[in-house]
Amino acid sequence: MTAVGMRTKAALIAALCGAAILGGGAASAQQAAAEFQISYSKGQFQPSQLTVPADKPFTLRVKNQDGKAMEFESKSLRVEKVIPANGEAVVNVRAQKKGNYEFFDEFNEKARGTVSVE
Ligand SMILES: [Cu+2]
Repeated sequence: MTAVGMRTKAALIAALCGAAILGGGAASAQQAAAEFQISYSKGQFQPSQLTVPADKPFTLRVKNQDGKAMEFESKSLRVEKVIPANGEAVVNVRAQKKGNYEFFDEFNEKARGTVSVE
C-alpha cells in the first residue's frame, strides 16, 4: 500500500469510528426517552388510555399477544408499525404538543385508544 493509500485508510477508519460514536450517542438519547407499554390482546389495547409528557419524544413498546398480526397506527402522532403475531415493536414518537392523540389497529379499527399528552 502507498503512503497516500495508508492515509486514506486511516481517514476512513477515523470516519467510521466517528460514525460509531455518533450512533452510540443517538442510542443513549433514545434510551433517555420515556417508554410506555401497551399490550394488545383479544383485539383490544391495554391500556387504551395513557398519559405522556408534552414536548418530549417518547417511545411506545407495543406487545401483540394475539395470534395474528396487527398494525399500530396513529395519524395524529404520524406513526404506524406492523407487529407480527405474538411479537412486539418499539414505536418512536416525536415530541408532541398537549392534546389527545388517537391510535388504532389498522387491521381491526374497533381497537382504539388515546394518548393524552399533558
Ligand atoms: Cu397503516
